[in-house]
Amino acid sequence: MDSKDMATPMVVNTLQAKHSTSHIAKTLSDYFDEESLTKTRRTFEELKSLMSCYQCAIMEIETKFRVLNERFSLNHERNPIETIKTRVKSPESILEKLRRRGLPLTLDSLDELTDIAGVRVICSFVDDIYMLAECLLRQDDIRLIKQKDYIKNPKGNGYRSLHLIVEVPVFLENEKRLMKVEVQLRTIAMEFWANLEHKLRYKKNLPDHITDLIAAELSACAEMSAELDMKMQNVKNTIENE
Ligand code: 0O2
Repeated sequence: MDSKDMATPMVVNTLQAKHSTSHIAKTLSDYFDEESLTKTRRTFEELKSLMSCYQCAIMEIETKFRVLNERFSLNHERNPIETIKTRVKSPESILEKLRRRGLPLTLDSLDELTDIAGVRVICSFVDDIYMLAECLLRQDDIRLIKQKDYIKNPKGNGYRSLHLIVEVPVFLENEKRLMKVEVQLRTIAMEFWANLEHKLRYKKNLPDHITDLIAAELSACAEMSAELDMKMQNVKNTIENE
């Protein structure tokens, strides 16, 4: 096994919540020789450090949005951001994505994934989404890697959101690391739809005709929700232009 193979640390990672590192090492010593155990420990430490860097990158991006929200409320007497949600992708979800992409289970492969760190910004109005995205991308320490506009080009099922993959520097004790973060910006209505659709997607084993009916219903709901967003935006514009 490559020293950077992380299948074992991933298993270890799931155990981590319940057991201390020393207890895990004791348990693993029943299964592995000393050399494998040393390699595993090293990979485990590297993985922990990498995940901590992703957590720091999330903190950097979240702070940037909080600053923008604060400054906007000072100048316009309202907050464009309703909520910010953050997450580091779970080990299970990372493994599943690596498998789906046919990538080897190594630490190096993690570089290929752009959504290990995720920040979701839930906005009041559609225009706020583009305003906030523009403000973020104007900052000189942010590099845009990829943008997917699922608002102007919704997915077939009706999913809407603006996705940005950005790179942000994280300053550690002795070095600067450039970390990728996936930023999803969406309205409250888009968040509501996406959350329900996500829950319903896991209701499997339904007959085909029911699945088709549900897909059509969800798509119709997404259209209604987009119309609601448009109407609320128009109401706001009318009030502001009075
Ligand atoms: P989780 O739990 O949010 O991490 P790519 O990376 O470009 O090769 P990918 O990963 O499909 O392809 O990227 P994309 O299309 O930008 O979507 C990534 C994320 O957007 C998903 O993360 C969801 O959070 C959200 N998303 C995309 N499409 C849908 C959808 O149809 N419904 C809902 N509810 N959410 C969606 P993950 O990895 O699926 O999960």
